[in-house]
Amino acid sequence: MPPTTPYDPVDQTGVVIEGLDVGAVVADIHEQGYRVVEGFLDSSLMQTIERAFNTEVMFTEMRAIGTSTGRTWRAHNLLAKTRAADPVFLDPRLRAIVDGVIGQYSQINIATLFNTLPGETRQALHQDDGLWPIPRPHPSFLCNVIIAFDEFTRAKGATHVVPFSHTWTKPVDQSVESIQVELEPGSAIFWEGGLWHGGGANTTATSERMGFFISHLVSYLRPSDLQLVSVPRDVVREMPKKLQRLLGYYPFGNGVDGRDPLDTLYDGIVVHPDARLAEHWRQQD
Ligand SMILES: O=C(O)CCC(=O)C(=O)O
Ligand SMILES: [Fe+2]
Repeated sequence: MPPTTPYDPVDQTGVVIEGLDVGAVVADIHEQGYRVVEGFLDSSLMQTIERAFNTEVMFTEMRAIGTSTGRTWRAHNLLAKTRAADPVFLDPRLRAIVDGVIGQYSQINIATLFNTLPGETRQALHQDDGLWPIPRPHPSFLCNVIIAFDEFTRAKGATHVVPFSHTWTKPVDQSVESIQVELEPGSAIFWEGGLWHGGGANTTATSERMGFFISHLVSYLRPSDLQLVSVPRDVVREMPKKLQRLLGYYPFGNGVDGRDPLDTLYDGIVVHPDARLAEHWRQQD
């Protein structure tokens, strides 16, 4: 057995949080590459978040970026735009699942609303961790989730997944067999970054398929959506410490002039060199 490092996935065997057997969820994600958690968001939090998405984010921000069809609308960079979803990022069940899949030092890679509109075609099967040119097989470094805000039916384009494909080292043929994972509003599908998957076609005439997508990446890789740049520092300053860490304010290497990057939010970047020198990175939460 190789020695363990602080970056290894956390063993969540037997861990139950708020009635959810996190150990079993994590084991399924490691084994089959994905796992549905039913009733992940309760309806009152979902309503609060939906209201905020509709007022603060969606009407001004939803647009077709990142797709060629123009029939999937997305609102990116949610952490800069609303505080309503903060409880989701800090949810102890979500945190424990991510810790179990990619380790306790993770950062938010992407936080986006996906609205798949009628007429959208099927997305190509892909691996979300393909953005990082790391040879396979490799340890899990990306853990993603979509929380359904509308019903995810096959007709509306429920996500296609190829079970167990997260450990495959060769690209799949696009005609490989996949299953569509249907979700009730409030339910979530978690997957490991190597899983071959893709959004389905929305063949309905009028039904939208709104999902809340959160991607987590190990803290030592460069995220797809640069949270450190994307969320203004005065917004970050008001956040709970754990969320600040999750935006990438992690101690690493030389930190910022020997200091914890978090302290620079309050002290400024260039200060007297003795200011709040980080004692030891490992003691950081
Ligand atoms: O919308 C979906 O179901 C999946 C979308 C997706 O996988 C992506 O955009 O990377
Ligand atoms: Fe994807």
